[in-house]
Amino acid sequence: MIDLFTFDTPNGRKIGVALEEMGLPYRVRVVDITKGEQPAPDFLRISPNSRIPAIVDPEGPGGKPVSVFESGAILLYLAEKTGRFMPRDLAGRIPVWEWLMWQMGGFGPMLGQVHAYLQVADEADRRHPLARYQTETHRLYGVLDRRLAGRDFVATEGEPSIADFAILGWAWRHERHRVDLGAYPNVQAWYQRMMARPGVQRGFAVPMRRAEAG
Ligand SMILES: N[C@@H](CCC(=O)N[C@@H](CS)C(=O)NCC(=O)O)C(=O)O
Repeated sequence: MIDLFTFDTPNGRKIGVALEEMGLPYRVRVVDITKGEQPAPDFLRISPNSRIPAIVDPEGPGGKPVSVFESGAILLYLAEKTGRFMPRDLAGRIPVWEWLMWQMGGFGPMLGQVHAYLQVADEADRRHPLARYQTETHRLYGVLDRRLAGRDFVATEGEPSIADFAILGWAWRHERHRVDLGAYPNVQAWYQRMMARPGVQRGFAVPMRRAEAG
């Protein structure tokens, strides 16, 4: 069984969604980033960047255990392992790589900065960075909206790919970065399509926080 080191965040959720969609058995190992649990030596051995998510697969290449950190690398590994949600032909794989990297490099880091600066109380401190990251966030939603015109999925036909799971993890937090999906109708339709999938619903429902005592 795969151990998923995670928390209830966009990058954590995208792996839960992928594992559910792939039907792989896994166990959630909560790393509570609100309590600073990432630097624990055992976790750093698995995730040297001290961030969630990370996985340990006891049945990795050659039947040997393997750990993987960075959510994009984890998605690629799981797609390789299962042969699911990644086209087999090179021409089909290229757009999946492109849109996965687009998410990892932009549609995540930029949105996360909006989350961070919205928490800064001092208006003078946050005005310029918040405006910058919000502008970039809207630009990225616009890019995604144009890509999804006339398409069901971001990089594939007929079935989603790991790129959809990656992007969905962040779109799931659209209210938190204050984006009205109604302004991006193709994104909104895609979001509803993805959220209607039973595997996706399970991926967002699985507990990724510890129940608070008392
Ligand atoms: N590029 C990394 C980013 C991982 C990341 O930033 N994870 C956040 C939660 S979404 C985290 O662990 N934050 C804890 C911290 O900042 O110390 C990935 O996609 O896996």
